[in-house]
Amino acid sequence: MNPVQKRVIQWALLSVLAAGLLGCSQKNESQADASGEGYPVVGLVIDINSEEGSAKIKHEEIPGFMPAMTMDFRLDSADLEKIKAEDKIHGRLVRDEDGGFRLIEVKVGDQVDYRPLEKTNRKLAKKTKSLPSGRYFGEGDETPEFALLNQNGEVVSVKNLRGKAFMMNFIFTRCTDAKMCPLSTSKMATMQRLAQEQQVADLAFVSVSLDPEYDTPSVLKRYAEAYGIEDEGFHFVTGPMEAVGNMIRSFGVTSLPRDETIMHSLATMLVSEKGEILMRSERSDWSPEAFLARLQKSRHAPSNS
Ligand SMILES: [Cu+2]
Repeated sequence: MNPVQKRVIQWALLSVLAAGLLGCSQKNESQADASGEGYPVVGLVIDINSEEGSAKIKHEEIPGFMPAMTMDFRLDSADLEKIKAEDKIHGRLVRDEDGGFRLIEVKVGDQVDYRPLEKTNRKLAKKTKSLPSGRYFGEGDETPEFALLNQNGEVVSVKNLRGKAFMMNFIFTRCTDAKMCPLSTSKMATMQRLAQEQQVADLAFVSVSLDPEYDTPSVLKRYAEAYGIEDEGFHFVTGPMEAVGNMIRSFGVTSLPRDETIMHSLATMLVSEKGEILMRSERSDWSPEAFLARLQKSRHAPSNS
């Protein structure tokens, strides 16, 4: 499929599927939290035995249950596929019916604490809910509050960014469609460079992951480095699935996990220092120069921006 066809299909499916997907992930999260079953495990993957459905993991002490050691854990096949030797992982240890050790909710990367984001993202959830069907925050609207974590594990929120304008887009690090995320990321990097050259101050960059479970801060850190992006003022952000889902919905992006990838639309936005969405593009050929010019215009004619 070409990107246009993809987009059409994605939009058609948006209302039905996006709602369903978000519903699912919310449910899973609260189930896990409510039951609190098993023990949190942090460890390093030594090797993987796909045939037996297990992985050898060198885990840290599991408080109240087991000292640090290297042992085999059973993993679901979907979890086995996303890990490789030397990955740092975390998950939850449960017992199978026959007493075997199983690791569930396996995530690659560091254990991330999203609690500092909760309060702000409750506001986001409220704002998102208030949107009439088919509406999203676009040009001229005030951006809703949100709080996510960047590649250094720091909180990035609209409040933190106040006083700075920011560019925002949506990407995921495993995207292999050269015309989508990779292009979008290199354009954001280009724009950061241009802004420096033209001495445009107080402009930040925020790239929201569409794949927050995989794109942990450390994964995003590696991604930023691969693009030679300067940390300063460029935030690759991730967060709880529910918050990211609300971002996707609020800003009119379509994102559908499909087989090994995520089919998604593009949305690139410029938000003013006052929190107003000044410009938005849904195309892959958006121009960094045009966005920069729009920002300059708003700063030079503040009364009528
Ligand atoms: Cu992509």
